[in-house]
Amino acid sequence: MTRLITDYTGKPLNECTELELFNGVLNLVNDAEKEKGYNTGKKKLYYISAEFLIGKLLSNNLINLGLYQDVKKQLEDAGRSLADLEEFEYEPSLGNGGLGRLAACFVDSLATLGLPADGVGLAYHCGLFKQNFENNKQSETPDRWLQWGHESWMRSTGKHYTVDFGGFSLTSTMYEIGVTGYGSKCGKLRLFDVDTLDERVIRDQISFDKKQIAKNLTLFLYPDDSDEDGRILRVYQEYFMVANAAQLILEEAQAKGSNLHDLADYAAIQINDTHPTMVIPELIRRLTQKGISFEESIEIVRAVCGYTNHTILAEALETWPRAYLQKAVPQLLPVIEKLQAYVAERYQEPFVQIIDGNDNVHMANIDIHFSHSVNGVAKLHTEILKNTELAPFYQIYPEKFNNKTNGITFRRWGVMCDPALTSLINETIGNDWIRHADDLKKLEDKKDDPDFLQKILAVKQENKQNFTDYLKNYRGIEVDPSSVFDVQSKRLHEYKRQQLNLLWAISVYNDMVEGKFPTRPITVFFGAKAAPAYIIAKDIIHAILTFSKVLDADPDASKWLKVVMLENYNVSLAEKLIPAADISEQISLASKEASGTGNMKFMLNGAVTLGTMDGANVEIADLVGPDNIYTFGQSSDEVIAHYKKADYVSREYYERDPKLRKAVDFLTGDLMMQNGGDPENLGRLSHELLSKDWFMTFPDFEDYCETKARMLADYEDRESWSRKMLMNTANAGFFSSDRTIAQYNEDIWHLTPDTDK
Ligand code: 8GP
Repeated sequence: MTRLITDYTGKPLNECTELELFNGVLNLVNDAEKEKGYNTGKKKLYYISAEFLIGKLLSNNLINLGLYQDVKKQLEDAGRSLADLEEFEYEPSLGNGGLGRLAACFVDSLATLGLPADGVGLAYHCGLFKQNFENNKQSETPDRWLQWGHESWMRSTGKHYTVDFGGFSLTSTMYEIGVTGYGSKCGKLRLFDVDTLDERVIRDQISFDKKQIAKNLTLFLYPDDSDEDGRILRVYQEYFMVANAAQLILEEAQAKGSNLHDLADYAAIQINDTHPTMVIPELIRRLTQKGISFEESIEIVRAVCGYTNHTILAEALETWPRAYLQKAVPQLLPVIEKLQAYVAERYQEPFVQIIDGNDNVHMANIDIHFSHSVNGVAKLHTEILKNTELAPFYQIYPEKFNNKTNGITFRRWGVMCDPALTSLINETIGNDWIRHADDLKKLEDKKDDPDFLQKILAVKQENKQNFTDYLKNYRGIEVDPSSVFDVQSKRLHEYKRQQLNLLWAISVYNDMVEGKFPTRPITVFFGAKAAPAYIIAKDIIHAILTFSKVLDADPDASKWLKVVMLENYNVSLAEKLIPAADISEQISLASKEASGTGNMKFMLNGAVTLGTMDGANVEIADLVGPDNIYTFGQSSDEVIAHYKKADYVSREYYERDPKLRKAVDFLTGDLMMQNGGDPENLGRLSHELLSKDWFMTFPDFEDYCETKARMLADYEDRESWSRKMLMNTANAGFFSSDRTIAQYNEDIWHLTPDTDK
């Protein structure tokens, strides 16, 4: 039965405002979701995460519910367009980057696979800040996503819990956002908010009164942690999230008949990085309150919990001073101290203690001792955890460690964002790949078919043209769609090495000044937000923006090289940019990128990777073979050895390599200063590179430049390049999050799929 949008708008579609139309379609989707129903079963997974970077939902939900074509047609028949509604929709940016987007892909796959599961997190009123560029610098404004008439994606359940903190208690409300599965029943995201929130504590842009916990608790995703108040606020947020989660989990399990001794038959909890760690002591506290012994409570909780590690960067592994916990959650501290005593009784090694000699509580250590599973997110990352970063734990618990290479949902990152490629694939191999991603392998049969290879190139050109039009119409930026689209889009971090790409671009410019021009124009796109308190990251953004002005001001050079730093890179922009990319830059320092998931999105959309042997790039290289990827740089073993020996001196490279020296000197040279460069920012960046370069940009510079030159030369053989594109798409199936989730379920959660559709 066709659902009519007019039943929801109450008036003809051509008379509706954009908001009325949007809400009409949204309510139609909500009804269709309820009619499909939700995956249920005795045992349920609670995927607890401080971030769910879900992105816009309208088209995604229409696709998953099988309503896309029908709704599109109803709108078209009334002279309206779904594309306009997509633009109108406001993106919920409830996450920072990789970890948050992964959680969003996972809830999609959980629903699709019929697994009974909730995503559990916080209902931030302001998501990740909006990035603005002014005077070649990043500034930040709040992202008030809830004020756009889109509240209805997030429905109040009318359910409340009480959460106790040191000296006061707060009442929560549980909200839900439906998670549509593809051809399956649905799941839910359950997000908790505090009833006393008051946005008036915002002072100026993203700064606010951090002390008024009752008023600010769920105001911002990841409030600024550059001062103590900001850090304690995180503890409050994290405890609020897990205290609600624990009550929900115990209540639901008991309602299904659990006597709590058998909790693991009713609930699995996945702890997404260390932010939800306090769920462990909180559950133990609640179980002991119900009369279960401390020892048994530990065993129950261990059987329920699994922990995923997403990074080896030391600064990202949370430790909280005991004093913070004493202040925010005094009821939890005795439990944590008992857990420390439990560990100390069994293991003497200082590295594995929960509370260290300086009274810092190591959250990951709680997770590892008191979960039954510890996983990394790509093969190499898991090996580094086992052999280096967490080696003392691996010696104690070899059986706990396992790898779950990340994945992405092919519904959003294939079907939704790349309709042209989707049509071509569907007419070639049918559409089973959307659910059974390994089917894409069948495309390999076409690798020597010149007509098909032409079609792939035509799809890419169409996507590049679409992105070019979008940039012109919505952002006033002009690019040349026949140039090579070379893309690096991800959070800005020194280890991801946007600065390496910038130094390369500067070298290309230096060559042009000497009369050496590229074969074909190149457009280098960057999309990246820097954490507001991360000074060097902001300096790198400043350097990129300033260099892009240098190019624009030079009429000869700008015909050949353009650098575009895209403002406010988010999920919606990624959906437009990735299908248009020719080159996927994945150039982190080997050993530092746990996995990467952008690399998988680009691959699926037929971009060819230029990357280090890091994270999931290693697995991409294995799958596509050496002809279809360009790798360069030091290996992770070499990098780890350098760190160990502390023998890297960046200045030696600078002095040895004239090309590198010229590029580095350029950063603080006249042209940069004449084009809005700030000597303070650029001086600091240059000094950082010359005196430290902690992420070893210089040793990889020469290899990077040579490899990129080879890649650009190969690009000119269009048929052979198209074959590389095909081989990337055809071998992307492994990176479907459906595969990842199936493996988590098989090895860790053991849920029974709800097959009763
Ligand atoms: C990211 C990793 O950096 C990335 O390699 C990986 O693909 C992704 O997680 C998903 O596994 N890590 C984070 O986003 C992260 O650690 N975020 C915390 C600081 C919030």
